[in-house]
Amino acid sequence: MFASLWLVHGHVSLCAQESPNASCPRPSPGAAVPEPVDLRSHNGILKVDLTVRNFTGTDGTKRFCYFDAAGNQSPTLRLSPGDLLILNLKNDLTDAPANAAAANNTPNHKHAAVAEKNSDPCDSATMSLTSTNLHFHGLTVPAVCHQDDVLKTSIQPGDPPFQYKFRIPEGEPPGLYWYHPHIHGFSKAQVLGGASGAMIIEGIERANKEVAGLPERVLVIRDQDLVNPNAPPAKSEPGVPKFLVDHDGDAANTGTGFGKPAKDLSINFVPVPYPDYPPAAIQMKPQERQFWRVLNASAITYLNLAVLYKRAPQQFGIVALDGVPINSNGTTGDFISWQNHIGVPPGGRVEFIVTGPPAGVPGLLVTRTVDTGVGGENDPNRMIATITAAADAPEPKSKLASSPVPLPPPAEPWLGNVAPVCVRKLYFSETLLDPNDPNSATTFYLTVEGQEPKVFDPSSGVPDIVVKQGDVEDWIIENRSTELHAFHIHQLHFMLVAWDGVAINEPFLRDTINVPFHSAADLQYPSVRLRMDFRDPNTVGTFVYHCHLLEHEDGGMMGLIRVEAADSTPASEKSTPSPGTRSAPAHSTTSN
Ligand SMILES: [Cu+2]
Repeated sequence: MFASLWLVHGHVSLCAQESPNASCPRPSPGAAVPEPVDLRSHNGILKVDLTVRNFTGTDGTKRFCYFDAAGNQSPTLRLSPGDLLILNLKNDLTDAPANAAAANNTPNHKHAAVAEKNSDPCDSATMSLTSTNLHFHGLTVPAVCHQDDVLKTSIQPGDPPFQYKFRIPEGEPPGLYWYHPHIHGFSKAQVLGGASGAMIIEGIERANKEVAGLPERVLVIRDQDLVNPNAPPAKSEPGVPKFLVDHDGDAANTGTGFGKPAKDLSINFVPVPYPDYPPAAIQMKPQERQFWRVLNASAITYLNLAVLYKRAPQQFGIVALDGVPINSNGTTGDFISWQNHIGVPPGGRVEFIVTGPPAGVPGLLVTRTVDTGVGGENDPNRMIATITAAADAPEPKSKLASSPVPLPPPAEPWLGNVAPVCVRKLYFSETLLDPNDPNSATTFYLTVEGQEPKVFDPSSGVPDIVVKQGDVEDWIIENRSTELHAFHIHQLHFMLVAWDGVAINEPFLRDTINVPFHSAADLQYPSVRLRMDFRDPNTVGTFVYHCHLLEHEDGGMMGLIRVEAADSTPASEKSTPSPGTRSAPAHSTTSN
């Protein structure tokens, strides 16, 4: 009953004491997977009012949620290249999130948080659990205030609504992007609580006509603290030796595929809690082809997605990764990569064609275990949703255009055909406060080789790397720790060109990539080599690269890069408006 209320609460008035806006309501385990509400641009403009709130459930779960003006949670923002986004963000966070009744008795907490605010949200030094801002993950928009700056932009409770306003670049690839808070030191708490939403740049059927006319489904997989942290594993599971705790205080990798996970998962907010993982429910018409757009909005959990029918892995057709169609290199036609599983790191996206099961055949969406290393979290095998064939299954609300006009060819040569002007090496590393105590506090670093490892300092302002707009560079990212890290850089995409020193042929782009962990037996540190694309004028500015496991990012595993304008004027000395968009003619992306 609760689940059905959640599905329709944007259209009915709720008289219950727990108003949806106060409590960040969530569906019950086992509920049908609801679709996020779509907010679409009209006449080239999408205007959205979002409020971020937090709430502690009676089960102790700490929730953070975005509501639009109609009360919809985490709406999907849909825009086309060239469209203008105007997003007003209101911060209603409190530092004593409690249930609605208790909150009424604790006005002083909110007051205390308000008192901290002192200045311009564009130049705020306040970064606290009740501060917030937005990062538009994957978009090549300028890293300036009111657009995609996360270094200084910080909105406090009590501030008036803060306006984000920018144009989607004309050349932005069509695909799945997302929005989430990026307050240094507090990203994990807010994202783990559910503060995230999908963003779709329309037109993927223009890039690959194999998806034209398909019904599309947006699936946001989030993680959250365990609802039943003290429960023993299900009896059906093989026993695992014992539960250890990793460097971050999460359930450590058992290396078996079983045992207590570090975090619970949810799919479009339907929780799938440990230990029994009651799956959420997806219905499809028998053998219907659909286009699934899956976002791993987890704070720390790796996914390894598979679709099983009668327990047998099925092929699904990957069309895009990290918001970019995999045929964007211009040479592979309507290429689709058919796989029976796909790893998705925190922050990553995968978009694929799936064919529904025949009538009477039970289907499952699962994540297979991910070996995160001896220092990593436990990401065991678990169910996410059942897939049931039903002739009367409701159609997804959205369908891709059936007669699309093909996208124009890209303005720039394919990244894989551009020679890098230089090679840099960076490395992930960790140190223990007490080297003799594996459970002592860990410090996290992301260091440019040759520099001294240091924890990211948001007040420093001194870039670790300076590059020139127009250039293409190769970055080798090494992992000198015993757990996985997910490398992400703002404002641009890159191409994987080598894995552990061996050239590989992956002619497509990503913005987040897994970097394999180090084992004692390795002769060299594991690494990825990435071709980094600084050609777009929108990359001019100062922004960050970091591990997308948010407890690592919050702990300092982040670095600062300055992209200087091609005319050699240091970007820091240039004033807004922004340097324009990816393709000529440039739109002016005004800030206010
Ligand atoms: Cu990490």
